[in-house]
Amino acid sequence: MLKRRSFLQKIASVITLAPLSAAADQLATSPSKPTISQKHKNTNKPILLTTWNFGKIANEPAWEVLKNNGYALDAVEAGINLTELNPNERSVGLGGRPDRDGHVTLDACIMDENANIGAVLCMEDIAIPISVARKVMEKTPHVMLSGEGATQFAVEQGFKKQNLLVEDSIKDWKNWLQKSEYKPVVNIENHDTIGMISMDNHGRLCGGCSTSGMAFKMRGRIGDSPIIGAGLFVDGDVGACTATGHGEEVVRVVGSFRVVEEMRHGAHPQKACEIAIQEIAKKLQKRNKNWKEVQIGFIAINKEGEYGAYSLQPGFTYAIRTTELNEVVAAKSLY
Ligand code: SD4
Repeated sequence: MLKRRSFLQKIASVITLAPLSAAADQLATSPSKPTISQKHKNTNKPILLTTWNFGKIANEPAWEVLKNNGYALDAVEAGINLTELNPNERSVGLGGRPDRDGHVTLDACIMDENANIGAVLCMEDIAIPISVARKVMEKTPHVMLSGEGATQFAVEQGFKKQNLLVEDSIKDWKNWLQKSEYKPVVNIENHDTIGMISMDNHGRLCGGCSTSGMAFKMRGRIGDSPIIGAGLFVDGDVGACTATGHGEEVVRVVGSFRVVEEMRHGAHPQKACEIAIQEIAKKLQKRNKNWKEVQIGFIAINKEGEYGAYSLQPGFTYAIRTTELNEVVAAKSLY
């Protein structure tokens, strides 16, 4: 009897020790600790990539944070806020073009190096949706809030309600109503989402994306920009990607996730963006869609601080900021 008990005790100790020691072994060789920090010793950081020409101005407040050893998430929020609050940027935040019924509805999402996420969808009357998305991430058990609920939450958090529809947007909308027959449009002209991805001095990868979406869209329409995986994706051990352009096509291939997955499997950020754009082109072809009616651009960085960008059509630009670089670059395109 005693023998049996001691045998059982021995077995029990092996059973309980086994997973513990396996876990300990795993910790010792954890790919996300020693391996990564050694592998990325000479990384290019901090680094900041932002969609479109306005990215160069948006990069300024973000760079202030990064160069002072700050957090990539704070950098991204500061940079995007600047664009959101500029009434002359007509596709983001205050001054964004309305939907076909005249409502400015905003989409945004944010993601940090530990897969914390927050998003607001189709939110009205609050000029800085990226900051509301961050509050969703930090102050709620949820990851997305939409419509009136998002505005209500924002107000509870102390955000100011304001009319986002500026005079110029009203003019554009009225012009559009005259010609459009109220048909929802697929346009490649009235866009310019801000997507910003960054790695700070500590190697933390974060990103954000904010937009008023396609101009004169149907009421309630949501594109890729607030959808984690589509408009933005970050894996703190791999890289980050954000998208701009025709959101429906980005959602279809879960574009930003796709780019990060390609990087996870070893692709350079440039190659990863190219693969995702080719995939989108293939899907357009399959559905007999005219690629000329679609523009999409991706920007990506990896954990080494390498970067890349690619678009379906010419015309997509992005702004890069590193210790050596501060410029707007025209991305290569498929067509
Ligand atoms: C959307 N992707 O709502 C956004 C629009 C955009 O550059 O990016 N425009 O589909």
